[in-house]
Amino acid sequence: MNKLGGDVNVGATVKFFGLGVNPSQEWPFGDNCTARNNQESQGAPGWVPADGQLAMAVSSTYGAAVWSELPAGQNRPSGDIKLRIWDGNAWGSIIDITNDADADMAPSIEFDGQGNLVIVYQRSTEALPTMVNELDVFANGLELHYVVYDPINQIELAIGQMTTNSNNDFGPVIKVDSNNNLHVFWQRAIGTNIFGNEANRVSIHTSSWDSINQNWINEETVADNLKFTLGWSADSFNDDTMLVSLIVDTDDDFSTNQDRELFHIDKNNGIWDSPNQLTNNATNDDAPLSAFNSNGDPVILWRQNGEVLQKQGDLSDPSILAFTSHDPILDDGIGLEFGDGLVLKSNLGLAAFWPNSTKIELTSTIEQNNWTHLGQIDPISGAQSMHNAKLVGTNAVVAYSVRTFENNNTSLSDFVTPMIQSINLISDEIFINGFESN
Ligand SMILES: [Ca+2]
Ligand SMILES: [Ca+2]
Ligand SMILES: [Ca+2]
Ligand SMILES: [Ca+2]
Repeated sequence: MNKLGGDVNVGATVKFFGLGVNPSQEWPFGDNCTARNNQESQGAPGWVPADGQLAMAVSSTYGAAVWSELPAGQNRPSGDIKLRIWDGNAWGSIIDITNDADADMAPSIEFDGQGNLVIVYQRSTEALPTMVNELDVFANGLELHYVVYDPINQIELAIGQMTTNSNNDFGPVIKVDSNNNLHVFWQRAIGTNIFGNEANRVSIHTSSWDSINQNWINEETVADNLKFTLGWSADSFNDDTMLVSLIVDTDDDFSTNQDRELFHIDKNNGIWDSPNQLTNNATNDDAPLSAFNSNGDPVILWRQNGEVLQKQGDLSDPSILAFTSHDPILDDGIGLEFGDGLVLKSNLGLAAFWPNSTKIELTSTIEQNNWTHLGQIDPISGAQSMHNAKLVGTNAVVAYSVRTFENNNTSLSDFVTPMIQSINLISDEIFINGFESN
């Protein structure tokens, strides 16, 4: 990431500003937050710009895609939030969630317990920065906002603002707990010091969704006083039991990676513990995925030297190897993209989905105690990104997107296409049922 003109190659999973797996962006607010206006230039099916920020949600019958894009005639880092709903058969028309000259970006989306869509995004009403020295004021103007949308009747039910302060609130991620309640996690920084340093610490926060009264309640600080944080992954089992796994570059030198270490922050019995360090070695630790199994035991999967390690249950137990690349001849191990995956919990076991260049990989403990590579989702040639998954019976309804090759496979298209597929997890090989969109 080029931060304030300094060239910092982070090389770790960073969710800040929704930048996703590869944070080596040229502009901390713009490049992946907003893109050129794609609807004008592409038309359908180019309805999501390739460098827009896409998030997706699925339920047993509905799906949704929400993204940011640069409005026509405006300059970065301006942005607007767009929504499109999948009714099980077809995508509906594009809905404007925002439509103004202020910067709206980094949306996250989920279905709540009432079946409504909840979208959280970051918005700054400060003047759009055109100079580096204007970035901090703009960043400190970022607040989290939310919208509630009824996908059946196609109406906006509520709109509101979640944070009000003079710091940078960014990177919201909504997680669904085992009671079908929503919790959002996000980070707060001073200006553009998004990783945190000695003088400018960062913090992680969470808030829970009241689906009846349609507002956010019980804002809590997960951890504060953090520094050198490269990224984190959160999950919630219920209101009282949550987990954040965190990667810290302990020497604050992003050009070295062996000193990157895994920490976890637990909420047990309603109380957040302080961060606990889980690794301390001379090996690169990164790309953590936080989850809970169906018993409510915490699960962390993370990458170490191209392999995925696991901690489950008592996180102070020694880590064990979960799985390696299923095809080590063709690749050099599991890549950094692992951190853009997710772990789906069920009474059947755990299933991990993650993007691997042109495929979505699926490895699971379904019907077995050991992680087994179940297969790949690879319906269309092109780069694929993982966005969400829900268990419906013994099927995983998976939301991902595809950026196809074009020009005789010499380049990737300027837009991505959201996809929703239902995959039977109890099968010798991945079997794709209906519910497919393209
Ligand atoms: Ca806007
Ligand atoms: Ca703020
Ligand atoms: Ca380092
Ligand atoms: Ca390490």
